[in-house]
Amino acid sequence: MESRKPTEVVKDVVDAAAEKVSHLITPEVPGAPGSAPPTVEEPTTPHGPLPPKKEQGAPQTRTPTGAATGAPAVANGQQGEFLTTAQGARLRDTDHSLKAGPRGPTLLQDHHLREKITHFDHERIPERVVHARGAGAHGVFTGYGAEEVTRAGFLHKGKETPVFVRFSTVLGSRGSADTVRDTRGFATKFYTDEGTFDLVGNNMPVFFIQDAIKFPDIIHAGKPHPDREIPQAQSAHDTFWDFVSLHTEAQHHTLWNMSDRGIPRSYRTMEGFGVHTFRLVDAAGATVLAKFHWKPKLGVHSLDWEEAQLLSGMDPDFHRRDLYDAIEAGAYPEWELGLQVFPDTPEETFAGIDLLDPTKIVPEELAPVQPVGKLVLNRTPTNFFAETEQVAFHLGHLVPGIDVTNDPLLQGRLFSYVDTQLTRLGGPNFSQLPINRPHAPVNDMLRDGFHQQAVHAGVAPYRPNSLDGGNPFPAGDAENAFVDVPVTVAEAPKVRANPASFDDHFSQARLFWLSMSPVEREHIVRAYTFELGKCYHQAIRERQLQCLANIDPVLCAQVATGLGLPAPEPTVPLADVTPSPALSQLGRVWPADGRTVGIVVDADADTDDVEQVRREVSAAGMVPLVIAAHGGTVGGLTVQRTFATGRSVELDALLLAGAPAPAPDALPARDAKAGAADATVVDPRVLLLVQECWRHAKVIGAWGDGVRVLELAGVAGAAGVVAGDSPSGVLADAQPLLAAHRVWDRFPASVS
Ligand code: HDE
Repeated sequence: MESRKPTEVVKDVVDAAAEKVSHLITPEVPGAPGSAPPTVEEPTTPHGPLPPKKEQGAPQTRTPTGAATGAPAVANGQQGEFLTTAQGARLRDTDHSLKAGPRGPTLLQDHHLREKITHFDHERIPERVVHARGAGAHGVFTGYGAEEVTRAGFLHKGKETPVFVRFSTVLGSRGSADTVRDTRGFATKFYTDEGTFDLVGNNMPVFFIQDAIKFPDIIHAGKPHPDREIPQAQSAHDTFWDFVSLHTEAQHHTLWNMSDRGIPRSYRTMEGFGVHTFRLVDAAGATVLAKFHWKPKLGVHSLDWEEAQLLSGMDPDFHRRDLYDAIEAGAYPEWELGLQVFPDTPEETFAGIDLLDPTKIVPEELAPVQPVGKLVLNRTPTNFFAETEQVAFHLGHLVPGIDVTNDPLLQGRLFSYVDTQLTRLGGPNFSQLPINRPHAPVNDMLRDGFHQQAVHAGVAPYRPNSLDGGNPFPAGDAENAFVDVPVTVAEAPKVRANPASFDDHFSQARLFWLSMSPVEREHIVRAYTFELGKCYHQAIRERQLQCLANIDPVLCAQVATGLGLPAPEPTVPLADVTPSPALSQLGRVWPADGRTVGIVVDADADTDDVEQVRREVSAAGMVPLVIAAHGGTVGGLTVQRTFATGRSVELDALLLAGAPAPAPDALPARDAKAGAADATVVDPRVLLLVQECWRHAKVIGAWGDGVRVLELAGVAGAAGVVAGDSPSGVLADAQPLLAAHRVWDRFPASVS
């Protein structure tokens, strides 16, 4: 029999199938024989057209601990051209189970059927109990040098270290929406030469609770109600507000969640924080206390709450897609790692702030963030499950030069992260999974267990031994061994108690509130009003209002008005605090890289003008998206979004090069005839685009017929709306406005 390549066989099969069904296809269907060539929207990401998927070379393999068996590497689990069983036997057919005759019962002996279905039945692993919904990326970290404070080699000047980062929401399940109001996880695995270092942080610098023992309680309160299992991925419900109003230490973090930080525009525009205070050790053994910060190159930007809600329906994968598209298009996200450094004093305080209290920040004005390295994310995962789902972070993955402190939240986390992987990843050998394997050589004495990958040589996994030549040998200072800093532990009674300084629950919440600009305060008021408005129990709303009164009377009064309740008086003296301007997201300008600019065209739009604007937008590092009534082309311009597939929430700015008339079928029958010919009528979906961009304080520009749309939408001449004869002039006026992210003047700021 003639031997044929599998690809040739596939082509024959596809051709034969097309032939068989061709009589069923009506000629109007795009692509059907005899029909016009299909008009396909160009697959365009907000960062430009997707390049062809990179050839995946042989994935990098890391040798599992122990000796090799001589078996071929199974890094990607797929070699050779032919379909095989899990044991490598070639298969002739995988579409028909083995039956007694074509109509007969299926035979138990069908080992291929059973292998295939059994494996499928076990494809899912338990999702993370928190941070289940996430997105990951590979990258490189380059140190700037921090030898004065730490011996950690990956921070040395010029040192490059591979990293994997996983961003996440906290409360939702794996399939929940990205743009919900929540804290975001920002966990980084540094595969350093000295062992793996995990910086498992969040996009907010404080946490809800001061002691790890309350973690199950706050999470039970934040997760959906146990009876009906709703709401999904939301804090807007009774149990959450019940908990945070009773455990008032949660008020500071809750205020961050109610601020714009709770709804980031993109993972690329989030700050990251290690939250806890760590202890750094230099080569001579001297120590300092330090807090880790990630500063995004693009600045800190957020969604508007209405945008976030629309996105949950329009594109629940908005953040995941944004990260993937940016990296695939070469717009690599960047952050600087920074340190706030404090003297390691016996009190472990700085400027009167208890450094062991994870509900407190140290304002950057008091302790500046000093950059010590740069992170660039430049590669998307090849396989979501193998990498993003199986990555296992742990606070105890420390390297020489970085040690922990007695922060009681940190101490509990040191236990939790390994423990959770035992269930999630099915045993103690999860660090042998490819994404978790250290890049530093491993020579441990851990053996056996579920899913052991290594074939360990030797007979003496203990120390000292005389049978394996003494190996492994303990490392000393000369070999850069990890040293637990010999901090003195005070002689003290065993107690279940907090230090007295942990009792201050409101002063830093007030500091945050007073550091916000009027428009940010307005957003906070609306967020509280929304969330508490979703609670059923009056007593919970009232108790939370009392907490707000203790933070700030204006905040409390505004929310109380929204809820239709009286504003209570404070029960504690209002703290006298100095605002920290660094906490506000406003008042600075940022690179416009990666911003998305929609350009609405119709058949009358000047193609040359639009083409010119497209080029100028691209040249400025932004992404132009041509939007029209239908796909394909309009006046020779390729259309990337239609009024059906595009929505304002994907855009950072909107330009109008035309005034598309409504499609006759978009109008009620009686108006259709007049409407199509009436120059005062514009497609209502274009008006919706303009009005949403207006409401969300986005830059809007227009020229030619587009100016008429501004008038019809009632926004002509308003703040952040630019109109002119020359498209380039309009773009030139619009660009500086984009640097501030939004046209902040447009928001009503009734709270100041
Ligand atoms: Fe976590 N946390 N956490 N957490 N956490 C987990 O570990 C836990 C806390 C954070 O992308 C779990 O592997 C306790 C603070 C991130 O894989 C679990 C306490 C901060 C991620 C766990 C905290 C974080 C997790 C669930 C209170 C910011 C996602 C799955 C003491 C500094 C990591 C897992 C990823 C995940 C426990 C509090 C950040 C159960 C007990 C504070 C970013 O082990």
